Amino acid sequence: MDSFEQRKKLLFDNYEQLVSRANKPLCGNGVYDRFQFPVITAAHVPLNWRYDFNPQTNPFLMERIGVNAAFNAGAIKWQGKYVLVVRVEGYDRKSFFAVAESPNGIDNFRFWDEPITLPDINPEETNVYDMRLTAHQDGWIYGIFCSERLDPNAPSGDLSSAIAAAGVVRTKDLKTWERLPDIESPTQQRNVVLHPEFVDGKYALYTRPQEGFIDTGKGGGIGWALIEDITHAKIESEKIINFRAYHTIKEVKNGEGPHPIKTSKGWLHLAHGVRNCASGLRYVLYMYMTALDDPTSVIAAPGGYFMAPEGEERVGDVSNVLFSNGWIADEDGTVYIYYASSDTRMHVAVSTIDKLVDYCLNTPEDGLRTHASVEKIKSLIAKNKPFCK
Ligand code: M1P
Repeated sequence: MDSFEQRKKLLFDNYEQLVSRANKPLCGNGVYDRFQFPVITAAHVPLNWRYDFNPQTNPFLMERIGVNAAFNAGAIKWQGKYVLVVRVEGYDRKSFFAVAESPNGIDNFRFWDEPITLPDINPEETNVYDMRLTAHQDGWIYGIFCSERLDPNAPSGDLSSAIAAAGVVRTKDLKTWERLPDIESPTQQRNVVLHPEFVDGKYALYTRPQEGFIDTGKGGGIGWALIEDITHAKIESEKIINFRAYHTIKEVKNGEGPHPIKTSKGWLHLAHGVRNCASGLRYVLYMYMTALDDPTSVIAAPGGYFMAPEGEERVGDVSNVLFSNGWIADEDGTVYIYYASSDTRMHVAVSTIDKLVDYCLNTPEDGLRTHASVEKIKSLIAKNKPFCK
């Protein structure tokens, strides 16, 4: 075998080993279990998307198109498979969407043959990312994502200021995607999520109004807006349902994760909260619950974070970040929480609806002051007296 064929075999053998390796749960905190390995990384992206395997045109068998990261995936159970719509980012910094599926939700994720071809409706659109998937009551599966472009009003020479808008696609088969107009909004928007049910006969969106591309400005928070016509969605009025707060894990900004899960006790929400520190922005995941009959009314707000970056999760392209825009609730109540670490790779943590509801309803709220935190611990110690002699 010449060296081209040897190298090709090695590439495919290593790839096969990676994508088919079994993933094992790690001992968790009782609320969820993390898993030993990430479920998707840049190295899971198929080799024929990256290498030219023609020995005539690529005699050194070089990688021709590099993939930098695979993260921030939307999730859906589809035809019995656990399906992620992954944000794949090339060495060129552009992100695109690609579908990967697993038979069990925890390992053996394989990408479909080709990335998603998103209808190209705006030549100014430079980048797309972070799709949230919603199988809506109306029968369509929607994907809402961030559509980014250079700020046309940026001062000359400023090539960083950008504008974020919410792009919308819908599909019936995850293969053909119909692009709808971007959501019209008086402010920039990122982290927009479609609620799965009609509310008062209207489509309902979780929003995240922001004054700038990075900074949410004076407002921010997770908003709520009702939309008459999803094919020409316009945010006319927006109310904040989940606020930022001083000296909490969501002091700087927050954003809805995937669409909430309906339970008999209320809607379970997963979100991210951001604070600033000497090492930069720190992104963690948190949960809250809203009333079954009113998804805008918060009925439980467990204090602090639900998950924060740990170990290797802490390091990556944008370090100290956990971000989630996908989870799957199975018929038996198992919940697969797909989260990305440090804008680099995808992981799964597994819990159940009962555990997540218990977590939300029984974790004390953030008392917003040190004094309150100490009192909470003292009352737990007192409650434990008969059990911990
Ligand atoms: O880099 C961390 C995250 O930053 C943004 O999230 P947010 O809009 O809440 O600040 C997004 O660009 C997200 O993709 C990224 O993971």
